[in-house]
Amino acid sequence: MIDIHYSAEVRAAKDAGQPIVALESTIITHGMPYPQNIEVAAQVEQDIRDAGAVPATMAVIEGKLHVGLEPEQLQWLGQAQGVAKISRADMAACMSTGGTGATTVAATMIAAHYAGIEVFATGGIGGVHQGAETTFDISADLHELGHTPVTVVAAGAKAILDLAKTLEVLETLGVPVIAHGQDEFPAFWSVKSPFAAPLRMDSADAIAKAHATRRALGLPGGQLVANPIPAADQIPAEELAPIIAQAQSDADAHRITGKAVTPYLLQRIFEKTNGRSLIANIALVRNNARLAARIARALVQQG
Ligand code: PSU
Ligand code: MN
Repeated sequence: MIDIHYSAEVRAAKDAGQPIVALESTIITHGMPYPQNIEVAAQVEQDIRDAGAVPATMAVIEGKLHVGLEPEQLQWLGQAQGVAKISRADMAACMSTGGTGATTVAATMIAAHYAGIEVFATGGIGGVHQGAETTFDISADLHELGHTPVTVVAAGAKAILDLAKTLEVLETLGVPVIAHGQDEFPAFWSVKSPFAAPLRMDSADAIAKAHATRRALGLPGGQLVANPIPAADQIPAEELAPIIAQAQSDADAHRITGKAVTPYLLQRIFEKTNGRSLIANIALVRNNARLAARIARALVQQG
């Protein structure tokens, strides 16, 4: 038995059967610069409350799995040095050795499922990196979506990835990829990518029903809800393309590999867009949090 530490708010919501939305913490520790990371983390939690659900930010602190962080823990995590980035491969080791780590999409899904939470909001999932045919850099997030029954709301996959290959792998793993309110798969900072999403749904209710139907069928694995960034906040794909290409070639030149790739690329793009990428990132995460709250509410209402 794992000794889970619930925040007071999540514990009360569980007892009352209220809708809960899981949130990851790698976006706080490795995805956004301080101090915006802390402001965004608190804001996204509030967005979920305002939409009628309860936020559960996940992290491992000194070996203990936390489902929901108290406000001061969230503040602390956003400034702490040397916090690990934990995915499926390192989660148990981090806990068993008393370590402290922020959860990626994969680790957050594991924690959410363990705690009985079925809906999770993030920015963008990890995926197949450009050049994966030589580096084999494919995020464990994709496999987790194939294994663990949590609906993940993201703004598609980050445009730093190879979106065509990411969609192919998701199909291979049997993951429903559902675009919300449009036909195209969104590209994180941009509303649209050149790729059609395999599925489209236009309401939280429909997405919740699809989730419940998979559960009734006993299917392992989750759904990816691809929710486009609000149009007013997007950075057009053609504007971003040369910046992403430059960031990728910088990463190659500096031989950045493994877990360091995604944080490095996000930081370079932040610098090269003079912070605009972060403003868009914040807008899309908040938009995903609001949709996830509606899906979680629909799931509770449907019973
Ligand atoms: N979404 C964001 N910013 C992030 C991430 C997602 O808007 O920093 C993180 C997530 O935690 C995701 C991770 O799981 O990046 C993917 O890392 P990798 O490519 O190493 O699997
Ligand atoms: Mn990787």
